[in-house]
Parts: sequence; structure tokens; C-alpha cells
Amino acid sequence: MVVLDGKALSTTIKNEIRQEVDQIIAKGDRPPHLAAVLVGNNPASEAYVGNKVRSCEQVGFSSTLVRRPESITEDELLAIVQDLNDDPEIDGFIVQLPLPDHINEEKVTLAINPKKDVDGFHPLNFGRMAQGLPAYLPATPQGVLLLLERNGIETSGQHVVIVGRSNIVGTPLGILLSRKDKMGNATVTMTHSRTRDLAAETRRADILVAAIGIPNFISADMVKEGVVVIDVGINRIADASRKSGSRLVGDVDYDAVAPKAKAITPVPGGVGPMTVTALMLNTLKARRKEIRY
Ligand code: L34
Repeated sequence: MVVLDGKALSTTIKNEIRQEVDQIIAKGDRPPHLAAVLVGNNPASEAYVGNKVRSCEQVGFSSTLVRRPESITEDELLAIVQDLNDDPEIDGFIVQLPLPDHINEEKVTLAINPKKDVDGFHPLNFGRMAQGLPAYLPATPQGVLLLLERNGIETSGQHVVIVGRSNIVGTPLGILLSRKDKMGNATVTMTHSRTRDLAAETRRADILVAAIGIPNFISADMVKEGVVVIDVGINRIADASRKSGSRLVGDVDYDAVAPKAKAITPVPGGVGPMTVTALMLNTLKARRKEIRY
């Protein structure tokens, strides 16, 4: 069994990005600049955005963190988005989700200039991705593809089963893996809460992607021997033996499933760091204006 070490691969790719940035600077140009908008004090969002800001420092990007209280109005947030759209010094930006209930996430996402939408969440980028046109690819699916590619895991002709159909993970990853492309050509089965006999589906997977947000949901009897397991879940569960009183677990019962797997991602240190690194790649693309609309 191989542990697919997203943390180590992230470090490798971030070193590659750092070299690209050094070349940009050597030419006398300014480094890429990412901005992140963080609303409220959700501890998970704080941790994720903190990792994004730290990664910017590691790769030599400029970063700006725009922090606003939970009480911000939708109009105020839309005005911040407009300022970032108009700021020529900002190459790309993200608005960390989830947003408070009184703010319409769809409206905010639509307000982002697609050329600066390094999350790839704007419908224009999503649609272009679905049609195989150049687009910012959403960070978590892109991170998963990189993890497979750089570990020499073939997707062509493989049966991929995805559990979970969210707009930011399951749905785009299914589209990307079934494309006619280097990390595509898979036969994809999308499963979800209404799937009949889920275990019968997951047991057919050569590559199983768990993205449902339920701790330890995938048990050993749901996978076949030799499966490649990609665990996208990040769930905080109580653990009295830890100083913090909690620990992170994925959507997969790692200890039970790992012995049957050919390869498996850990949580933490698997897909999470790859999400952050994919965002760095998108920001580099934004600086270079690589994607033409
Ligand atoms: N706009 N909202 C926007 N863009 C995104 O790309 C995200 N996402 C998801 C939530 N909301 C978003 C993230 O940033 C999930 N996500 C994310 C980013 C980083 C990590 C996990 C999820 C991460 O760094 N995970 C670490 C552990 C972090 C911790 O200690 O809590 C890991 O090793 O998995």
C-alpha cells in the first residue's frame, strides 16, 4: 500500500512555482498577487485561508487578506469584489466559502471577474471547463488530478466512482476525469445520497473518491482489493486524548480501508494541501494571463 502524500507533493510543486516566480522577478516584473476575502470567524475557514496565505509566502507571491466580520452586508461584500476586480495589482482572488446565511453565494460568485476567478467557481469558468476549453480549474479537483498524475496512477479506462456531487468537488471532478485528456478517459460513476445500494457501486471502483463530508463513511466492505482511494473529506471529531480535544478524519475509515488499498490519501496531509497548491498554480496562470477568453 502506497500513501499518497499530498503534503510532500505540495512542497515539490511549490518549489517548482518558486523557481517560476524567481524568473518573473529576474525579468524585472512583479510577482503574482493573490487576494483572499474571509468573512467571519469559522475556525476551519481560518485554517484553510491561513494555509493559502502561508503558501503565497513560500512560493514568493504577494498576498492580501481582506477580513470582514460576519455582520458585513451583501452590498458591502459585492463592493469589495468590485474593488478587487478593478485593482490592476491583483491577479486573482477568492472569496472563501461558506459565507453567512444572509449573503447569496451565487450572487457573489457571479460578481467575480472570470479572468480573476482563480477558484474556477464562476459559471463561465465552470462551463468552459465542462467544454474542455482553457479555464481556471477548481482547486480541489485539480489537486486530485495532480496527486494521481504525479504518483503515476493511470486514469484512462479506469472505473472511477465518486461519492458526493457538490459543485466544488464531485461534479467538476467527474467532468474532468471523463474528458478526453491526459488525466481523463475514465469511466465515471457519480453516486450520492439517493444512490441505491451504494456499496455495490463503490466496490466496482478502481479509483474511489469520497467527497461527502461524513466522517469514516467508507468502510472496508465498500471497497475492492487493490483500489486507489482519494479521501476529500475533512471532518473534525472529538478526541479526548488530544490536547486540542479534537482531530481531523476523512470520509474514509482509513485504518480499515488502507490494508485493502493499492494507494490511499491520508487526512490531514492528502488532498487538503493539494487544494492550496492548485490555487497557487491558478494564480501563476492569472499573472501570466495564460487563459484567453
Ligand atoms: N472559495 N472556498 C473557496 N475556495 C476553496 O478552495 C475552498 N476550499 C474548501 C472550503 N471553501 C473554499 C478550501 O480552500 C476546502 N478548502 C480547503 C483548503 C485547505 C485545506 C482543506 C480544505 C487544508 O489545508 N487542509 C489540511 C488541514 C487543515 C487543518 O488543519 O484544518 C490538510 O492537511 O488536509
